[in-house]
Amino acid sequence: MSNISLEDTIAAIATPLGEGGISVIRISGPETFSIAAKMFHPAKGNLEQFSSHTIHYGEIRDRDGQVVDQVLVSLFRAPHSYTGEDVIEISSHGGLVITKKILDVLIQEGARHAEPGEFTKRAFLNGKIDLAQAEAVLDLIKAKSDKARQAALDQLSGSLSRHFKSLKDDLMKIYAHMEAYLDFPEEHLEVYSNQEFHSKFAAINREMSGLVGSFKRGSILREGISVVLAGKPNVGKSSLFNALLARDRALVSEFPGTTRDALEEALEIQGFYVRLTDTAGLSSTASSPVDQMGMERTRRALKQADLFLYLVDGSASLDEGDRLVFEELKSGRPPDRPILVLINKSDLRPALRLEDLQRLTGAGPQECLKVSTKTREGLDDLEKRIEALLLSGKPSGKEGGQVTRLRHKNALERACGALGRAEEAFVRQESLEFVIVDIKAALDELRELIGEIYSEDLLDVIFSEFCIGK
Ligand SMILES: Nc1nc2c(ncn2[C@@H]2O[C@H](COP(=O)(O)OP(=O)(O)O)[C@@H](O)[C@H]2O)c(=O)[nH]1
Ligand SMILES: [Mg+2]
Repeated sequence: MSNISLEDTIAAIATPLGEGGISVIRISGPETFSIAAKMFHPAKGNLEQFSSHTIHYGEIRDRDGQVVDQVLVSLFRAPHSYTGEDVIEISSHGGLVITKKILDVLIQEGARHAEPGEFTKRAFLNGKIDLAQAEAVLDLIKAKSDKARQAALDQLSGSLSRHFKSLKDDLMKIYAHMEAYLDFPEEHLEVYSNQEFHSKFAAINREMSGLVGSFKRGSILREGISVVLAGKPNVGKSSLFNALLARDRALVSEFPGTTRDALEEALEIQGFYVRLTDTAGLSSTASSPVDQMGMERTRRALKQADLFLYLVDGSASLDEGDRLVFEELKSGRPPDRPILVLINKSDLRPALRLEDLQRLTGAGPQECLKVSTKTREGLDDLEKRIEALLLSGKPSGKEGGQVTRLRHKNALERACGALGRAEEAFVRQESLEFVIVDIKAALDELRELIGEIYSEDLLDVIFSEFCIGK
């Protein structure tokens, strides 16, 4: 994809291909109305004279005059449309043959097939939205949870972009001041003192670092997290798995070793997207080849998880099996990933000594949660604990201070690095030209975030992820 020209008129089916109530075919570009007028025959009036933001009933006819479908046409005149161009949206009956045929007629009449994301790309090129907002359109469509949806919508409304712009403006002032100092030495401008320079940079740096720091939480919002259930056989992992999913997904039985494979399912916990994995109980004594394979999968799941739920049976005392699993868990997980300790079967008479569990896990008394998959006791608490852990990474504090995309985080990190180099050069009293080069580099990173400057390659990377028709 490398279409940066805005001269063509583009068309695409904007709804998923398949049967449904209606389908929408979208057209945008300078010839939109003249192309549509050749094939759309309104019940009343003339399409080219309709005013913007109106809807019209009529027929689509092919070149032989045959009726293809009865449709509604919505009309948007530039610049008041999604793309900023003349746009028409044809709502047809929702069927594969109909939509393909309408698109064919549009192409015959002079439109070109749109590339993935080309409507949104045009919205960007025409200045309707900036690049961070364009990315938010995709994130909104692909949101896997309610929290992801909210974060994307916030970014689409421009709050993150405003943040980037204000950082850019602050930096621009410093840059302009130093440029002027260099360009007009005869004007006797004052260049900053070390102290001034530092205080001006420190504020910008702090804010950018804050945004970088918000990425961990942001990527959780966007991508969700992986939670793994671990514990020796028969403590109730599969029962908890089913209880959290609210359906019987995993086999549960009183026989140890029922789960032989790692099962993964997606669910929402307090609005977050969570991939939950039930594991075959870890135990080094697995004998059969199938059990060995299950164990292998469990070990792999351990490495990829963001959070662990370690289960023990509260109606029995802690034993060697519990210990072995915990040791495996501790050594198999990435060290910064938290473990929540759960005492299951709280509906039965307690036999577990809390001190033993605390000694083994290092968890405080408040950190061991009593649950029962039978009565659902403690499950709400468990969900809240998980949410609290997810939210422990902080947003940067300001409105729109949430970075969810790796591209943004990387650019901000590079900008921080460049500012650091600029400050070092300034303090070492190197030629101001060197200082300015790095300030310019930081500035360009910020400008690229919102798309004030961009390469065709960057646009290709961003928009190729979109679907056709968006
Ligand atoms: N009383 C009681 N029994 C439970 C509870 N959770 C699981 N069980 C029982 O414990 C046994 C093992 O459960 P399962 O989920 O297969 O354990 P897993 O091997 O860890 O996956 C089954 O007979 C379950 O019915 C609970 O909260 N209370
Ligand atoms: Mg099981």
